[in-house]
Amino acid sequence: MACFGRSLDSPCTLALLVGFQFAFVLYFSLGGFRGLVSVLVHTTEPEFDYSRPHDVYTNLSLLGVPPPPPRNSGTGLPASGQPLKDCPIPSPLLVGPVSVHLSSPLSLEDIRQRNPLVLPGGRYRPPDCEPHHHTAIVVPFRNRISHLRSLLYHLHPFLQRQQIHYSIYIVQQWGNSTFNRAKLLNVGVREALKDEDWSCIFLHDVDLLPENDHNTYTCHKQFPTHLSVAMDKFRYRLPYPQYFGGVSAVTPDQYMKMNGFPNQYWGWGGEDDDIAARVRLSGMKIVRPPVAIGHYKMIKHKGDKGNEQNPRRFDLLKKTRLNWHSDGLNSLTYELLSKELEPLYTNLTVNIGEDPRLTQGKAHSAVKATPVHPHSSSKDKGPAKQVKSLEEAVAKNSTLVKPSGEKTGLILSKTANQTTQEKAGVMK
Ligand code: BGN
Repeated sequence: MACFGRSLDSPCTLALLVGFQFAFVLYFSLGGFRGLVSVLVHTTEPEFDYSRPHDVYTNLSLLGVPPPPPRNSGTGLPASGQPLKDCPIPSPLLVGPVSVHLSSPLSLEDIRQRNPLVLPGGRYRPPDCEPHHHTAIVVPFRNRISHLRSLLYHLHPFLQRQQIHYSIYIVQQWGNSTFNRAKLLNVGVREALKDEDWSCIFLHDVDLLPENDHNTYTCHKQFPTHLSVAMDKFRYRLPYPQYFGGVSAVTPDQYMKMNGFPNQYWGWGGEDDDIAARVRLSGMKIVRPPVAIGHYKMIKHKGDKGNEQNPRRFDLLKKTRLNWHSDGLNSLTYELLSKELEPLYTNLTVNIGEDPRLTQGKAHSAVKATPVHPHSSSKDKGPAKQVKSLEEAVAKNSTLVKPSGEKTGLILSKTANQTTQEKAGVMK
C-alpha cells in the first residue's frame, strides 16, 4: 500500500521490477509453462539425457553369445535340446538415447557386415532366448535409397537390442503414378502375414529414425499404437492430438477391425488422419509411449516427385465415416511383381494401379516404368527406367529375382483373376 502514488524511481517500483525479472528468469530456467507444471505436479514421465546418446551399435557384440549351457549334474556335460529361456523384459541390452546420423549412410554391404546375425529378408530372432514379440516392419517406398540405407543402418541394431523376433518389409511402388502410402501399407500387411503369424505390424516411414531404444517395437494388446510422438520436425511434440503419421503399430486383429487402411489416398497427406479416424470409428483408441521416449529424427529431403499434396484429401476425409467399411482391406487389389529376400530386407515390388486423377480422360492407362531396384544401383536418385509394357517390366523383374547366392527370390505375377480372388479373400 505504501507504494501507491510514488514515482517510477522509488525503491518500491525498483523492487517490483527486480521481482518480475527474477520470476521471469525462474520461469524459463524451469522450462517454461511445461517445466513449471512438471515441477508442481509430480509426473511419472521417464527422463533421458539426449545430450549424451550412445552409439546405435552399442551392446551388439553381446548378441551372439548364447547363455552357458546347463550342466548335467551327473556327467558335467552340457544338456542338449534344452528349450531357450524367455527373453527378459525389459531387454538388458537397452541403452536409451542413441545417436542418429543423418548424413552419408554406409553401403548396404557395410551395413550387412555390421549386422552378422540378420538373415536374408531382414529377419532376426534372438539366438539366446525365446522372444515374446514377433514384429513385421512395413515400409512404403519409392526412389529413396539413401533414406533406406540410413533406416536399415539404425533400425537393425536398435531392434536386435530389444530382443524381438522381427523382419523388415520394403514395399516398393512400381511405375510412375502418384505415390499411395496407405495402399502400400495394406499390401505390406497382407504379404507379411503370408510369411508368418506376426503378432504386431509396424507402419514405418522410410525417413524416420528412432532415437531411444526404450521405444519398443511391440504392440498394445487392445489398441493401435502411435510411436513417433516426438519428432524433431515438430519440435519434439505431437503436431495435433489425433496425429497418427510417421510410425505406428497394429496387431492383425486391430488391423482387421478397422478394415485396414484406405486405398484411395493418392499423394501426400490425409491418409494417416483417415487411419486415425478408422481407429475411433471401429471402437478403439490410440495409445502412445511417453514423449520422453518417442523421439524420432526425420531425414530432411525436398518435396517428392510423384508424391505431391493430394487435393482430394479434404473431401476424402469428410467421407471416412461412410467409406471405411467398403474401402480398405476388403477392397484391396494389387499385383505382386516380385518378392526378393535381400540381405537386410524383404523387397516387395508391387503394381497398385494408377491414380484415377491421372487416368481421367485416358482410354487405357499404360504402365510406363519399372522401379529402380534398390540393390542394383549405386545412384540414389534418378528416374525409373522406362519400359514399354507391364509384361516387359515383369520380365525384367523376373531376371532380378533369379535365385543366386543370398537371394532366395521368388516371383509371383498375379493374373487379374487372382487379384479379384484376393479382393474377396481373407487375410491368410
Ligand atoms: C496433416 C496431414 C497429415 C500429415 C500431418 C503432418 C492432411 C489432411 C488435412 C485435413 N493431414 O496436416 O497427413 O501427416 O499434417 O505432416 O493434410
